[in-house]
Amino acid sequence: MTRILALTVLLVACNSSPEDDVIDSADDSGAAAVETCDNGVDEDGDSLIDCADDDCAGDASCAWPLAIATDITLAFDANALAKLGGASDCTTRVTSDMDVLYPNDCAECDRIYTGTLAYPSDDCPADPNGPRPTTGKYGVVFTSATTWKIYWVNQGTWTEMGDATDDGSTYTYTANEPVNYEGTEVGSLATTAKYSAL
Ligand SMILES: [Ca+2]
Ligand SMILES: [Ca+2]
Repeated sequence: MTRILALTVLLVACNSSPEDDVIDSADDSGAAAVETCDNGVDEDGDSLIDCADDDCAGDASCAWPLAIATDITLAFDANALAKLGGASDCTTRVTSDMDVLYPNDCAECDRIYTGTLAYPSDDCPADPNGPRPTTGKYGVVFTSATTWKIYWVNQGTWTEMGDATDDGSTYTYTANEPVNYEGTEVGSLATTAKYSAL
């Protein structure tokens, strides 16, 4: 009897394939790996990440863009510029094609994006605080089909910028805000920011 049991154990061991081992180990942990569709990680090991993985077909997050184009115009008024070393109204336009960035370090945001900034037109004086930034980073909350809430990094902290509303193919944010210098309001800045899926 002992020899028969030993032979049975040996046959079972020989019939165990690598696939069985994978299934067994998954069973041992309680569940097989499931692809999460918005984190930039290939959880189930099929080399397909997030929306590229068939497991994410139909997932809501895959309806969101993986890349966006930004086109932002900053228009300063002359009063503000006189105090900052400039003499007349001026406009800086800054654009960027941005890709989704992982990990998402903006707790409020559905996604964050980053990209290299370009300045297709810029007739404003140099910033006394340093050169123009070369990299941009934005966060987005997909509030509804027609509204994105935009976040940006202000002095190291993610800060809500405001709502960008769909005007057909582009989400647009506009604002006209005071410019303060050394605690005094010296003028205003009109911002028009456009975001669209790539
Ligand atoms: Ca994933
Ligand atoms: Ca995968």
